[in-house]
Amino acid sequence: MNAIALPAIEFHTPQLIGKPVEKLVRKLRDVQEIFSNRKACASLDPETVVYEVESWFPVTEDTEGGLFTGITHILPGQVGNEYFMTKGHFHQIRNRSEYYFGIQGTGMLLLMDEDRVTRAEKMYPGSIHYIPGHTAHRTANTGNTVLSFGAVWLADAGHDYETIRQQGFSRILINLHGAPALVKNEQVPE
Ligand code: S6P
Ligand code: ZN
Repeated sequence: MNAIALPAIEFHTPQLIGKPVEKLVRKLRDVQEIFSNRKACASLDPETVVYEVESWFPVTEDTEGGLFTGITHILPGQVGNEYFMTKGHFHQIRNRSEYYFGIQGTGMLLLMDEDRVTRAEKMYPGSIHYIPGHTAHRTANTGNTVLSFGAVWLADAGHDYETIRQQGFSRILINLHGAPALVKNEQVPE
């Protein structure tokens, strides 16, 4: 008779549980350069947690056809009028797509194509987001509670943070009179 086992990892809203879940914590000091208002950033505690990522890598990174999964939790908060958000990235292999799905809280997914055209999709519990290849993606928490969302991406996708570090997104998401607004990023070329 074949053995029947529990899965290695379980999904308990809103966390990945089990071994070997890998946890990454991004504090303000790690991501300060992503925010437009450096002065506002400097006035906040650099030890403030901005977001955490729990990931499961069941295969190695070079496995063509393999899949990874993870949950990101973005804390509520702002740097100046800009919401707490992730660094954002293109995939190293540009054509690699990804799924995001909202679990708790509310936010926005920023999607920027290679022509630097940026759009945003609302995230909420139950929302599903298809991130096409060749598209940089960044998420922001626009609510007063933790935003948690799941992700599934191809194991060999890789992450290109450098392009975003150098060129930024063409639009930033700010709190304008109490509501999220996608506005031109004045610090980068169009
Ligand atoms: C991986 C996927 C997510 C992000 C996470 C943090 O491809 O898109 O797991 O890694 O949301 O964002 P970032 O931009 O700091 O990696
Ligand atoms: Zn990604």
